[in-house]
Amino acid sequence: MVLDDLGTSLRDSLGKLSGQSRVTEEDVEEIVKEIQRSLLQADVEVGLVMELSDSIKERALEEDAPGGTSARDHVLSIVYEEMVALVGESMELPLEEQTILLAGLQGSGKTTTSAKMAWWFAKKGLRPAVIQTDTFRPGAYEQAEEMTARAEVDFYGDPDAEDPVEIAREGLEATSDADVHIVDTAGRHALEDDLIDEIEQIEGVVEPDRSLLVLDAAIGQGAKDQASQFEESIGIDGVVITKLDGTAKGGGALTAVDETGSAIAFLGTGEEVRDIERFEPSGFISRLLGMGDLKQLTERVERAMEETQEEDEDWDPEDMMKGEFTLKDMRRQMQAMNNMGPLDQVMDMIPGMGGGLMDELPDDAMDVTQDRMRSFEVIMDSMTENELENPRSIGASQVERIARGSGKDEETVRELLEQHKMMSQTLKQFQGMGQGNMERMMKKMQEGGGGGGGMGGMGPF
Ligand SMILES: Nc1nc2c(ncn2[C@@H]2O[C@H](COP(=O)(O)OP(=O)(O)OP(=O)(O)O)[C@@H](O)[C@H]2O)c(=O)[nH]1
Ligand SMILES: [Mg+2]
Repeated sequence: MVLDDLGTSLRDSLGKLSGQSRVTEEDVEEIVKEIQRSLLQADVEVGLVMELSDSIKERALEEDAPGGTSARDHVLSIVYEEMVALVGESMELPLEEQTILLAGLQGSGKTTTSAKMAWWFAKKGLRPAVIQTDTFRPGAYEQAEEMTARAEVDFYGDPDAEDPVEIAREGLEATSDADVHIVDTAGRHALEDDLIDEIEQIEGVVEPDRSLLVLDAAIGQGAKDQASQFEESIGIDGVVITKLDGTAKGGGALTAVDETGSAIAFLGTGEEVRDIERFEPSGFISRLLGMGDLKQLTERVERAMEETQEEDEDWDPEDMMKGEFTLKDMRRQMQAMNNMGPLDQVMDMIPGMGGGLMDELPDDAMDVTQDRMRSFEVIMDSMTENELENPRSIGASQVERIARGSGKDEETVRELLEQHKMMSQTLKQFQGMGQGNMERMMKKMQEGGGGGGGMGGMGPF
């Protein structure tokens, strides 16, 4: 993903600040150099890189860390804020009647994006229609027809027509029942005059409420000229960055956003209709820097807790924060984790666990953990009520019986008990922090570096 190794290198240089209460000019120089190197490698335009690093340098040296904040956290928050400012706010997108025009280079992902966006609007309860005006690319009509069918949205196109401007006009009339009109156009090189004339004419007929520039995340330094040309001819309100699921660097797209003074609207993360997400700057940068998406994680944890509680009426997580952490509590924790979704995604959002760290784990590490959780469940099913409530009462003969009963080996039973002990110790550290205060709990985990690996390192999760 974009700037993938920025997180890693930044964590390295920030790590050196651990325990320091002030940063020196040298520290800042080193951190800023890392940032510059990563941004340039990711194809962010040089001028932009210098601007960003200057403001980080200035702030890191001039601003005092707020009381109680370590130098490391202070610098990290400045980097984070400046990066968020660089990518900017998400483009505003009211859920109302509107016409959206898509423009962009050949193969950037316009047709795919038009169907994806239509799917997105339909999910929000609006009635979208896609109008395909591309008479240039062979098979463009069929491609759009097929994708919009998969998205289950209205579609207009005319494979026999030759004039894109005419198709746009007729398409708007033919789909007048729809609330949101998304007009797909032929791919063009912004520097080709006749194609620019054509999109200007389409724009004149369509009178879009928003014009979006669709950019492949792989676009490099050329993004700047392309973006400014599109901006000049039709005016760009927002950018869609596609193919973020690939190995592309994405820096060029950030440059284009800056050049057009626009905002990112959507991210494309795959070839399927559902592979689209609304851009959200703070979460995007948090994940980019491997800081974990605290806000999203907190929400997900809370939702999972609620779901688990619905399944188990008698359980009150607050009890757990007060008394003993039993094997029953552990089982509920594991169920809560299941409700949160794929483990690797959850891990990715945990501070200190995201980005680089995940890459260092073997591919099947997560499966192993999930398998392990399943084994643990089976083992717990072979325990008595008393054993579940009082794990300390489980001795060698009980381990033997439980292993036999569950069809697992004694080693795994002991691992389960070991895991329980670790979780209950971690939980003790959180006790007294007040109940249900996930955010503070997360913060604590972040400071702790989230080490330990596996479920142990995840504390009570
Ligand atoms: N992996 C991945 N592939 C994508 C994404 N978006 C588009 N693609 C693929 O990129 C290729 C080009 O996408 P199109 O939607 O046809 O691009 P276009 O801008 O309409 O192309 P032209 O009409 O020829 O200018 C197709 O093979 C898509 O499946 C994405 O987010 N991720
Ligand atoms: Mg197309």
